[in-house]
Amino acid sequence: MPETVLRNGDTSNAAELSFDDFREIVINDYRVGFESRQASIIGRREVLTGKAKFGIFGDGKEVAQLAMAKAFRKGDWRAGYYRDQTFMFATGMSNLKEFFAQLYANPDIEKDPASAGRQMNCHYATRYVNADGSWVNQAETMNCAADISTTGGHMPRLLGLAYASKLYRQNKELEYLKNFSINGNEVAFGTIGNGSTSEGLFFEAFNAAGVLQVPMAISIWDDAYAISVPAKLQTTKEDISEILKGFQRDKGTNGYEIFKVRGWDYVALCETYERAIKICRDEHVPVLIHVTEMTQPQGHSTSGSHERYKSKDRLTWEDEHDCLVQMRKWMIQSAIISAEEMDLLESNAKKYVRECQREAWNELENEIKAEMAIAVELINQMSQQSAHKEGLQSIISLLHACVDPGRRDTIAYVRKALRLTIGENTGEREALVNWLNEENVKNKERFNSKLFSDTPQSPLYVPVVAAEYADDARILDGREVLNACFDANFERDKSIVAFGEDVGSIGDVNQGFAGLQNKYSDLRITDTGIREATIVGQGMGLAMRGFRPIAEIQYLDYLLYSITVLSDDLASLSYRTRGGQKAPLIVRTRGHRLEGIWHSGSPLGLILNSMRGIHVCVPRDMTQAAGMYNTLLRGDEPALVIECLNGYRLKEKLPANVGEFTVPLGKAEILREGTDVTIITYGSTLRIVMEAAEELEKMGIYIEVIDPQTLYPFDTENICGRSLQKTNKLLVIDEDIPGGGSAYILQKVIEAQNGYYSLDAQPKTLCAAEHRPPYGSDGDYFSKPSLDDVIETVYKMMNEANPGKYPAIY
Ligand SMILES: Cc1ncc(C[n+]2csc(CCOP(=O)(O)OP(=O)(O)O)c2C)c(N)n1
Ligand SMILES: [Mg+2]
Repeated sequence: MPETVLRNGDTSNAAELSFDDFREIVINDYRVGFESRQASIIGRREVLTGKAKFGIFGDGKEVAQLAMAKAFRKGDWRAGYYRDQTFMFATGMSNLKEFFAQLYANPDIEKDPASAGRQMNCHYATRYVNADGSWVNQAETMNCAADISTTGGHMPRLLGLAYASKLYRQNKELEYLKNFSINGNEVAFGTIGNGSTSEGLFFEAFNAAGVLQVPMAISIWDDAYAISVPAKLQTTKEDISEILKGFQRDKGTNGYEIFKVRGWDYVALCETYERAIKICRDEHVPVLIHVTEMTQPQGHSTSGSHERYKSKDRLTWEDEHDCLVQMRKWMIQSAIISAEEMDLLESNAKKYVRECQREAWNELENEIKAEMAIAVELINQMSQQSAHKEGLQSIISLLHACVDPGRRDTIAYVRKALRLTIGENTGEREALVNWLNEENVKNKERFNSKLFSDTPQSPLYVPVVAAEYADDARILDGREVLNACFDANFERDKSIVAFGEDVGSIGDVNQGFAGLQNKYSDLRITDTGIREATIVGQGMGLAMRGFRPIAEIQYLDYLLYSITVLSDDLASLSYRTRGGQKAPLIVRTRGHRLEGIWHSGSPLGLILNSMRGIHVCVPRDMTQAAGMYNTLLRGDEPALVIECLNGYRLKEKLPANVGEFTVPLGKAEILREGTDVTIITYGSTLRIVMEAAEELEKMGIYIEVIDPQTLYPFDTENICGRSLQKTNKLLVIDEDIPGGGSAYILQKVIEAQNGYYSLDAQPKTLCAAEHRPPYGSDGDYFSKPSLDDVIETVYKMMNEANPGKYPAIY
């Protein structure tokens, strides 16, 4: 297979090249661009003929990407969107075969290393995690953070990728991390469509990079449309670089270098990228390259045609300003290539792309057909002994009749055959069942695996170390226990950084990091602007580049501002690359109850429903939180830790090994044994429940109190389910709305742990009101579960079971 990759070389320094070298480079560039265009054209056809489900392509954006690729070096990063196939081919981070394998959703990571068939086409990623969980040497590879489909959603992560270079350059303690950086010389290249710059995430990340002065190079591919919506409905003055001019750096200010260049002007593009990226790389100044006059020869995607919303004039203009048409014209006019040579190049390229497409298709189809042949044979054998021979033979005919079959066709028909033959216990049927079971295992791996990194480095395998206490252990405020834990970890591991609003100078609003900035420098304990989405993105990008970041969201209520990044990007990272990428980011926040509508949130239902792929830790006090941080900082998976907002000044005993002891994830703890009712609760309500237990005991009621400690994973040892075997009654208490986090817990205990079979009374929940709690102590009392609510709810359960012994209170 000929190589698609660009030759090293630099057209803008053409004066230093011989004309032949220059010629060769330009011709090769054009070939890469032209092959990419063919891939777009064939790709679209494959969708329209039904071989692939959906197609979105980079046609009309080729030439700028050739120029961008020239400026891209080993160690650099890309975080972009679905138009960048030419760049990926030109850098060698992807190729035509992989392009088609992804279009056909091939689940083999060898064939589609970016996503193993999990992502729509043109969603790119390089694999930087080895099978054993170790990192590849990113300083030696070109790197592409995994794309997501949400436009603009990658911008926060881009900021973090760029910020890592700044830390690697400025913090000399990090020089030992040679696999991630060489003196912070790496540029993070971002791409985004003109329409998507309307997103808040774009502006938030843009501003933050200007403040931080990081080597972030944003290219805006401006084709004047976002699907059907034209620039005048997207962008003030219809011109994004015009309105971003205020970000231009001046003498003595921070800011950006801003460039504007036309997307069909090959020479200008090459010059611009060379100049822009040099500034970005050398000086760590963010740059914006606004590439205008781009086109969409085939329209936005396979979902519809652009003739519906573009004027005839616009369509004609697009034909004329097609970047490859312009480049071709310039090459012939400049005698770089003759028209005949060009025709030959193009016809060879067409053939080559077709070949790649066919190979990619056949590779997947042959596997599927081979599996189908086995299934057909097994069904056929089973049919010989079956009372349903005819039905089974017609299933075989249907299988044979499948056009472009998928795995699901085979499996669905096998399952149908097994339903048809219920009760026929032949050896042949058993063989089919066995085959199905084996395929199910393989398909689970293909389609459902790697929600988490799931390697030996997972926090689930971090050794459990118990907290140890000296006889004269100091009793401190909870925040001081945390502070000691962070201090020990910062000392131990130089790659740990923490940042967020008010985290640096004052050491966070509750002083968990107090004094640590002075001790470890503002490169490691850092204040940020008020920008939750990019705080998380900053952490994610850092975590992808070898740091151990703790990104702080000041209050749990503000997590909503970062939920897109957490849900779309961080939580799906391992899954959408099938383990090819990871970002062991810890998001630290505090919540549950304090005062007022936006400082008492406990939206665990929201969190659990939107962030599968992130561990969710709900420590009941700061010592447990410290143990969880100790675990998470030694594992490689992302997690959210929600500390109790009202717990920082409560007294706790300082463990002697405060930076070493670990609290295992998924290990529920029975805090009080009892025989009457099992109560599962977490976070701030635990203290209330423990208090209630005392009063209930005086009433002759013995509750068993369980703290799951982490909601994801949830009680992996079935401690809750086993408790129900003793008490036969279940009450779940939390501070979320009814049907929020408590519904999740019920599903886990009643269904997954088979708790249903132990119950002799209706399972109950006690939650907060459906609205957010009003300000003040009365607001709290009448909105969140109180001591009285807990006691009365438990008592009522006992009253319902035995009214004689427990008459109604009122
Ligand atoms: C957050 C989000 N909103 C909406 C969409 C649907 N969508 C996909 S592409 C697109 C248009 C993007 O236009 P632009 O940014 O100009 O990029 P282009 O496709 O023109 O290159 C839209 C609205 C999306 N994928 N994500
Ligand atoms: Mg656009």
